[in-house]
Amino acid sequence: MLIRTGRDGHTHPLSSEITPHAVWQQRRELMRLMAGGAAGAALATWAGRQALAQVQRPGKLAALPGARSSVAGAATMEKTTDYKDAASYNNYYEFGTDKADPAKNAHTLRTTPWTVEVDGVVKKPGKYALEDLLKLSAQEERIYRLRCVEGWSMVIPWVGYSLSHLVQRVEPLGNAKFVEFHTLADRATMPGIRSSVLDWPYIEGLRLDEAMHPLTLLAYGMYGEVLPNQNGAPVRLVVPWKYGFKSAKSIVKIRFTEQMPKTAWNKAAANEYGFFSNVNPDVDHPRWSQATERRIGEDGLFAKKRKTLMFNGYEAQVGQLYAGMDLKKNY
Ligand SMILES: Nc1nc2c(c(=O)[nH]1)N[C@H]1C(S)=C(S)[C@@H](COP(=O)(O)O)O[C@H]1N2
Ligand SMILES: [Mo]
Repeated sequence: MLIRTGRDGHTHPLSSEITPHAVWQQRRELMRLMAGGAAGAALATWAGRQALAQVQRPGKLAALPGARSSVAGAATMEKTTDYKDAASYNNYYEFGTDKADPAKNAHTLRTTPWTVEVDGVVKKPGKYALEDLLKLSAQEERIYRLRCVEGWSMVIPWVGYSLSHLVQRVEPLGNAKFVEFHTLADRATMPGIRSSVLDWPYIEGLRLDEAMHPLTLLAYGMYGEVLPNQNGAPVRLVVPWKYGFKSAKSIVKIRFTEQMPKTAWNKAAANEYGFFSNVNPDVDHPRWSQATERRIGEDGLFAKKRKTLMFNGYEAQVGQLYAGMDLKKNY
């Protein structure tokens, strides 16, 4: 049985043990009961996701053993999110806006060959083959929380290395103040690009000091395997103290700039999504509170919401980056 829509619009199955057939019946029943309503659509999402989760884990992913990171504060002691949840409940609008869409649709993404172009105010611009970029530093496993602005969070063992290693290698010039991340926008393989929900390509950005912070991870794996497409293969960012949308997936260009980047979500709704987007329980999104969150996989009828932590729990590591800044203005 499926229950309840939270204020964040998410719904929660009581049991994860249901069979696909039961899911199908349940879905029909719910759709009949809630015909047309937004709640009905949200419930259908969960049901679809459950069905997918039965068959999903792709055995073909190459193993990526990584030594546990030595980056201070990188690991959390919290239970990691189940792989099937992390790989089937996603935001990746290039493959659709429903949480179940990326896992269903992202198989069309072609991740080899892959090049990342480096340009802007940088000493060593160029097109870099992904294989070469990945060799720039030893890979590490880092367990990070990632919190979506919509109110859900996960704990994921990512595999990658600090983006700072790459930045140092390409040598930004003295006037570089920001880094822009452009992600793939390919009409032929990404059905979501037909929608005008965002201005494509999906662009994200960081201040140079944020990009250089050791916690900022260039990730190319999770759970000891290469990234599934829906999680941003072949290479993405993970910026654990910022809302999830700052963690750009399937990066094709890294540009160093003097001006603050115009990011996809900021362009879409500037009053809702600021450039910084640091996780902050005291600064609400204009349409909902940011004070609490739900951990994916923990949710059920009686699951308590967790209190969201300042900078998503990474305040000791990153608080200094924002010393003296008004975080209500710089949201
Ligand atoms: N290119 C691209 N990157 C993206 C998104 C997107 O729609 N397109 N969604 C973002 C959002 S809103 C979140 S919460 C995270 C989700 O990452 P996950 O699916 O691995 O949990 O990816 C971010 N990166
Ligand atoms: Mo998100």
